[in-house]
Amino acid sequence: MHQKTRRKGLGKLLALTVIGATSVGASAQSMNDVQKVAKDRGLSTADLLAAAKTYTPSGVKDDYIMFASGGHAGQVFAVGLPSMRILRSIAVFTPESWQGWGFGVGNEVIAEGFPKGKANLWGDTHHPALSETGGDYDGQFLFINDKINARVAVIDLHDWETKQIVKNPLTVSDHGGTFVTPDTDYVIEGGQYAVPWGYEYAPISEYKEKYKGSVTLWKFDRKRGRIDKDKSFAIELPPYWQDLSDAGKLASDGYIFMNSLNTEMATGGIEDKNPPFEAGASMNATDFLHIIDWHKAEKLYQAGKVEMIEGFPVISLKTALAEGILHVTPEPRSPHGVDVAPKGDFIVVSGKLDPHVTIYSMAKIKQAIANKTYSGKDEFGVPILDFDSVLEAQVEVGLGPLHTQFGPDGYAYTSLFLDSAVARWTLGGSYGPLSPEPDWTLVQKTPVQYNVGHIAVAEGDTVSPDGHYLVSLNKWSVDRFFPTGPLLPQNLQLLDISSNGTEMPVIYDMPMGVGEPHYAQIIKADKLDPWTTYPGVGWDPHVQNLEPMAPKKGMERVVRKDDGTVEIYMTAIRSHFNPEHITVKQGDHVIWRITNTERAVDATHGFAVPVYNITASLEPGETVKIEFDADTAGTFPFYCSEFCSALHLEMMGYLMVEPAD
Ligand code: K7E
Ligand code: CUA
Repeated sequence: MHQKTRRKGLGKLLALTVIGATSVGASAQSMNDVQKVAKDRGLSTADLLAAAKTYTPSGVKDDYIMFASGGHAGQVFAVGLPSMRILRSIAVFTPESWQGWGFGVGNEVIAEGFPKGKANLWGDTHHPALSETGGDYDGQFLFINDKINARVAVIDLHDWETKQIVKNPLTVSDHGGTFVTPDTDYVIEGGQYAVPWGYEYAPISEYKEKYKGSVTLWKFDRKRGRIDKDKSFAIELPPYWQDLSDAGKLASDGYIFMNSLNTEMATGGIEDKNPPFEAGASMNATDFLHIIDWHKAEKLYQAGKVEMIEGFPVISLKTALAEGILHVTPEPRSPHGVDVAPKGDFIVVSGKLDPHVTIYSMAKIKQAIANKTYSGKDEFGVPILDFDSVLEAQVEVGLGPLHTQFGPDGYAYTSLFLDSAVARWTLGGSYGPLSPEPDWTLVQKTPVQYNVGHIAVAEGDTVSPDGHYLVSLNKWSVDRFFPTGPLLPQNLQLLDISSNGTEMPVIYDMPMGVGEPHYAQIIKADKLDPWTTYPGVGWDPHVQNLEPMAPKKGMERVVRKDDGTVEIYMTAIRSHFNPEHITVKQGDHVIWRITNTERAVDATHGFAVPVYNITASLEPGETVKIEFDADTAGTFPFYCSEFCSALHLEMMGYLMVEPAD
């Protein structure tokens, strides 16, 4: 609180100085200094204001934390707002050497997600989702999908480490995920490109019969902090390409909304003079918004009305239709985002090729389902809710609308990919003082640079958005920074949206040298309560508990077993490992356990072994278990790779592998 006051105080001071007002505490000299710097650097008043709004003095903490997908980097980045300082990367699908992820620790978590058992050491992360309670972020867990291999990861926000990666047994790629139901009962993963179930081969000529669409509901066990695969299930959908999705809340609780493209079921084949996918999959004037009743689906699953496919329970399309859990309704073609408004009463869909956002009313959808107000059925017998009877409004926002987020005051914000802009418009209906009458109006647009994909408003997809800041996640920064070779940085821009409709200026540019960040969620920092050390000495982060086998102070030893296994029980404390000499025989299987016995907040040690491709990060209290075969003879100095003390260079030891004769 004190820190916050200080930051705001400084901002105000600077701003006042800039507009030439005298303020208590600002001497004429310091005002002159500010004016001189501004003049020398060519800064406008707006620039200085932006600086005052974002500059965060050394030691002052940020008000919000943004968890941004790392895109192809396969990781998550945590960024503070409004400073836009990167605080940490969280290794997820891709090995990361600082955290040791995949180089001795976390290997089995990564391997759990290998598709078809094949080592895939990267991911294409798109959509992070914070866990929710009652539709509001609770700061406990973070989920993220991997589009390339249809995987979902679970990150525990106690220690900001990945705990689990599940591979979807049915589909190859995913996109409409991750999104959570309002109490995080389920983590939703929509498929993407239709495929035969479980990596089966089927010629493209059998597309309609063999290729499938799907959505998977992963049951989340909050107590264990893991997805419970044995309580999860999927729903078969037509072989459209299911796209972005969102979970209903409040007025729409119990529903999943899921866009789709290629409802034409085009099969491409440009090389044979067939229409390419880009043409074939955008012929129809509309695609289908899927409306899925997951409360009912859960009951069907619990009643056993499923087929086992690839060992996974699936509600077949036939059952879904017979039980009335699946409806579709037309949506603008080539749709992108589908976003549920804070009260759950409206569902906003953007079609990339339509300058409008299309807003559906949940009340009307429920009525149309009850009254069977259909305009027909699709080829698979899925009832199509009559578009006009579920439509609430359409707002012309600009070219290439993609994703929508919400503010606390009745505003909605939509990214415009082709316009390179963010649009602000009023949510009609009963939304707050801004819009007492149903009013659906474009209020203003702010240009961003360039090619915005997602936007993220602080808590902007929850039941109680915070507003204040909007981050525009732009691609290809073109002329914004020093050119970094032909591959350009991505650019995340911070917009101040606190000014009640008058303006929403860009106040900070943050280039990202990793890509491509798609989506981010922004949570109030005070909702997070991360550990600064592990709760006890000998803590195993993978089970989030004390490990009984963890090496303890005074119990360090090397145990040789008859079967050629060598078990090492080692401790690490500033500034030594114990033991320091490890001698094994070539061909031994080594199980190397290390406990960092420190209790101080900053006492992290690294552990790195040459040739054997091993690196680990041991946070205070943490214990790790690293296994390898000592197949290469030689003398290997291992050492601590964190500059942990003045005698850090001496924190080392020798691994001596005696040659087999
Ligand atoms: Cu728009 Cu994958 Cu969310 Cu990227 S998707 S932009
Ligand atoms: Cu421990 Cu350096």
